[in-house]
Amino acid sequence: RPRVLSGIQPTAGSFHLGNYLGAVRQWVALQETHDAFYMVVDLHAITVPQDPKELSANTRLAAAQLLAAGLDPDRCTLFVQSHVPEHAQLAWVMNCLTGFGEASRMTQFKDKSARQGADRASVGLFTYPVLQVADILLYQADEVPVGEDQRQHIELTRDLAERFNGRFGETFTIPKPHILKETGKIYDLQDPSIKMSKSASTPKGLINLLDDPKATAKKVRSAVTDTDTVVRYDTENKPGVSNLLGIYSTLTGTGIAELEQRYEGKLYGALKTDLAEVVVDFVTPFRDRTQQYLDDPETLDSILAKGAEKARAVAAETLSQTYERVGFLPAK
Ligand code: AQP
Repeated sequence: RPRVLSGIQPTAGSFHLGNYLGAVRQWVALQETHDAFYMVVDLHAITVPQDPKELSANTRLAAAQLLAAGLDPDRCTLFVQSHVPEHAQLAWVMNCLTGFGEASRMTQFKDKSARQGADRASVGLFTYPVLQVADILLYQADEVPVGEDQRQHIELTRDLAERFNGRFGETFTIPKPHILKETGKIYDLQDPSIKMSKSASTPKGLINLLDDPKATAKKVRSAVTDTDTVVRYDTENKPGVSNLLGIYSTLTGTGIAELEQRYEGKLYGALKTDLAEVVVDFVTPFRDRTQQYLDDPETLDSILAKGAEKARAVAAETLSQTYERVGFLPAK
């Protein structure tokens, strides 16, 4: 079975609809066909300041949401990044192979450090993509299911894997991004020119899965569309409507063309009212299932402990091979 690896940050508490449709939904599907490794990336989270109590609570919450979304610990390996020390260890080696200029070109770093102020941004934030490289290469992943915003980091992963292999001998699998066209980038409901994100300009544009479903329905109904009235999928000229159609289609499994037909001659209001219902029908059981996992922290922690053990077995082997290739004297 080909292998997949991906991760999600435990930073915001609730996952948002972009996280779910862009990434987590693919993870659930891929556990059926792939040898799948999924993790809550707490090492990545501390690249920006975190409250310690909140970080550990949010790590459990992220794991609970992944299980609620449909990850099955019998079909995939689910773990917490800091439980596998090899991530930080391989990241150091990869840091030493990465050019300063190369890392400086990562657009996510540029955006995030600009938002924080360059002097406030941590060195950890700067090397965030290199840690991600280590995450992926440790598991010899063939594919990495992520949203479009991660494409550049996967490119960096491929470059560094090739560089390492060229310099030290074949060691790492060269991974490919697994990004779906329809859901690789879910847009902000108030500004369909930017991606839906936890650092959105207005909370009205962001659908948090754990929010009150009534408030969520309202956000969907007040999504920005355009001054035209025709429900048609056209990402260039009708980004708002297309975003809503994409979300609708993915959550219900209905083709876009069928939806266009269904709303022919109807106004945007009808589409939004129906989509609000679709979203509420999705988030309501999701919230309940998440709460059930949270109510039983022992089971949750034991799932994560088993996951870490399975992950470490793979990670330790890759790290020891890497250390040997680099020329580190084996400890006796
Ligand atoms: N809008 C999106 N559309 C599709 N996929 C998305 N992802 C994030 N936003 C969208 C994908 O979700 C996965 C987890 O990403 P993360 O750990 O970076 O989560 P986040 O920090 O909550 O992401 P945000 O909201 O984008 O935060 P900011 O803007 O602060 O960085 C990834 O696979 C990502 O591609």
